[in-house]
Amino acid sequence: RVSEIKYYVFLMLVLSGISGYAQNSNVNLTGRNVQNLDGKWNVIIDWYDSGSATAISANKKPAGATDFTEFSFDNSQTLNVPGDWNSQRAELKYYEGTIWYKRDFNYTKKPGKHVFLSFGAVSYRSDIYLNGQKIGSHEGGFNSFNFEVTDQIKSGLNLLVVKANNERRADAIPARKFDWWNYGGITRSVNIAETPEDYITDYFIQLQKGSPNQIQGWVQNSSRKPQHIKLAIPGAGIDKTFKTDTNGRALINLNAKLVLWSPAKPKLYKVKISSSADTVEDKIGFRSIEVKGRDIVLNGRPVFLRGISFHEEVPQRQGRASSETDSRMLLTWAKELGCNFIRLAHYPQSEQTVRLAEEMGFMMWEEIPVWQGIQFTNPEILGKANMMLGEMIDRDKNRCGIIIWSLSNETAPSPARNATLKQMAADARKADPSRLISSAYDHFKNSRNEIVIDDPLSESLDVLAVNKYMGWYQSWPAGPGNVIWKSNFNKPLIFSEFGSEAMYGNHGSKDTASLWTEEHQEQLYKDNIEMFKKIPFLRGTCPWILADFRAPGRMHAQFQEGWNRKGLLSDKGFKKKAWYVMRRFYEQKQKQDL
Ligand code: GCB
Repeated sequence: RVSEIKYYVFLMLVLSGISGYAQNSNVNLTGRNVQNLDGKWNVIIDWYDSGSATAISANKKPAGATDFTEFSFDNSQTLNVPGDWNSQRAELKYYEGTIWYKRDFNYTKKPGKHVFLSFGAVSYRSDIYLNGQKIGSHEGGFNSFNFEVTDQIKSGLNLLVVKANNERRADAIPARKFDWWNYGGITRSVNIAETPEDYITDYFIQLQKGSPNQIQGWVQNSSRKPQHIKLAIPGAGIDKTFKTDTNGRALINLNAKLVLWSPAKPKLYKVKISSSADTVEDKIGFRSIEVKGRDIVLNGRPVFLRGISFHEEVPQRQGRASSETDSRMLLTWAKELGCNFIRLAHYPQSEQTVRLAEEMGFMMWEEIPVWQGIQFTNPEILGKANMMLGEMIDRDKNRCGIIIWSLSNETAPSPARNATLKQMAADARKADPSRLISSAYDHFKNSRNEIVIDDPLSESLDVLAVNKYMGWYQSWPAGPGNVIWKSNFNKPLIFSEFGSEAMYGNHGSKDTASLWTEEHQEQLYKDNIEMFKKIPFLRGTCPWILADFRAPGRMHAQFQEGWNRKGLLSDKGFKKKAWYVMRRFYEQKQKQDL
């Protein structure tokens, strides 16, 4: 009995990656037998959060004509999954609270199979019930999670109920205030996945940091029974066997002759991993990424990151991007701008966006929503942030397109913040030694026309990243060509944010350029680029932002009306004048790179 308990504790720790959260096992769905549960789900809008979990999760019905049940899924409204609720019903546009979702589904139990219920994302908190039994809870609106339901699922009709709640709270991540729409609901796909009794729980297969030919990683098996794990990459002539240790883990270390993935040639290999009872397949790319002095080096060559940021939002629809078509639209815009790099702002975006971006040849920065105003003095914050970081790394660690994990955005230096982020940087490195770590910050030492990067967090980072809105939130202390950036750290810098707001179609002559005009934004981009040219350690730029986005705090009556207008594209996807300035800059940069 004791050894069984020990085994399960061990298994839970293994499954939970670095997060230490037992419920969140990591079962790669790619190449597995999955049953998709997307579509129309019944919903109960619980405005005052007064519904009884016991009754609702059991889909309780009136006992007879004289019994009454106020909350019922019978004849209820429906919402599409995946999808935010705000854009699906007018009365939910600003809704922050609880909605109960229900889906019935048929299932045939198979002997000797583990069954997992997997969620791409639920914003922000969720409680999951299967056949009236609580399966687990999850916090965080942008990470995937799953629960084993082998014992709760049954043959025949199953009742799945999800309580989703997107109230903003001070102790959440992000906290109470953030500059994007607080979309709620089951925003990404839901699946049931099956594995054999003894199965491959996870794997990490990437090139060792800085190496063009040394594949390094591991394959984790669910059981500790020693066995052989086969790794086949037919396109590279690899067919090798590795032995699991007493923890069920096989360490992978092999030399390979590979066509390296790059934005110009985003080569992905078919990879097949088999244990004695299980097989998983994936498409994996190999590239080396490292920092050398003040350079970011991809496959042995210094690169300039021609970046752009976007939110996971389709502005034309005023809703969360939720389909592959949505991801493709955003990424195609980025391609047209001349980018080779995406900053996925400000949270892990969907797996389909990440996979598609990789296929299309984008390097990526992925971050967790540790965004301003976080309660760093709250002892629970490190655990929550690390859970999110762990879940992000768990899901995307085999995506070579991701080159940077970012820990936070615009957090003010303080002993609690510095210690928390330092610890997170160390934990991220431990979980994934192959990538670069960054964090976007906005606190500097300013004196006249000199700006000095001195944030102590920089010690823990590979790449320095600054958000600085010269000419918008800060007036120019000197002509753009005379602003001097200095850094106390011998590391590469990227401008992770800069820009200004302009309303598409609002024009002013260049001489009388005023705020909110396309001409003002155009000039501001030209000025910033002039400044960039004078920063010797600048290795990338990421304008804020690809397209105008919904933000409830942006209420300028004439120009914003709930939109942040810093897009290079309008809310309808029209190009503002600044778009062309940025595209020209990237064309030049690309030529220099070749
Ligand atoms: C920032 C934030 C970003 C905002 C942007 C703005 O510094 O990182 O989330 O949307 O500025 O528009 O002010």
